[in-house]
Amino acid sequence: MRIAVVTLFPEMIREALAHGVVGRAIQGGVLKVECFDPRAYTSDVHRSVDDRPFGGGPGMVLKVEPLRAALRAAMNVMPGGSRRVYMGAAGRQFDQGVARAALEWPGLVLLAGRYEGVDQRLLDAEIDSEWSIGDYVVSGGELPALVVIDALARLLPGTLGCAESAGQESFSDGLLDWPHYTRPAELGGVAVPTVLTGGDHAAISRWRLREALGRTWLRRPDLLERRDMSELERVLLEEFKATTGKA
Ligand code: 9D3
Repeated sequence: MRIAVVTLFPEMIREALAHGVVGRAIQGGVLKVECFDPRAYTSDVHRSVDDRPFGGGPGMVLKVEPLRAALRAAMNVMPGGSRRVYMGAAGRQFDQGVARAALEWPGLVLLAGRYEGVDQRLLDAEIDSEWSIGDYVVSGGELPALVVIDALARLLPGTLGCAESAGQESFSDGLLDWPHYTRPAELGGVAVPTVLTGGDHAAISRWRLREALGRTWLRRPDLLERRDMSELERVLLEEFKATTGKA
């Protein structure tokens, strides 16, 4: 997959992408990420990328011309049909469904803003969609762009080891995780659930699915409302409710 990021802080993007799962995806050629700095596309002596807002008020607004030149330079190296997405707090909330849909695109150009935002005329003329990463305020679009890149990279075939394989539909998709344990099997008098040390792999799978369903029911009932539950899932959730006493 090809991703371009239009950003005033290209080092922030490059440094973050050098590590872990995403770093390996880039090293292995499964993912290519390029940065385009609007400051490199300025023509005035001060290399200015921002200016004061019409109408007054605090903060600065990113100017049209450097952003437009950087976006077009990015689109020129990207495959035809690539989409241009502005990372903005007023956008559609990015989630796993948006990530899966974006995997089908030939390429993705992410625009990360700074200061109070971007001149609206640039967004109207040069942007296909706007994504937010959630209802909280961060200082610019770079961290949100990195969140998007990380979520996409994990879905690319060859990024995760076969032990993980996020690409395949798993029984736990759309559910919260089950609890995890490692050695020692007993710690300060607190033992690991006995099913996990018993070696019955079918029982372990049932236990994990039951715990995932139960936690999701307790903490994120909205996720279960959207879910088309199988008969096994209904049975396991009823078992969970019967053992917690919270039904
Ligand atoms: C407190 C300032 N806000 C006044 C109404 C506007 C504002 C300007 C710039 C809010 C956030 C930002 C910078 N944020 C992003 O660029 C951003 C973001 C976010 O803050 N939250 C969630 N998703 C995103 S995507 C880009």
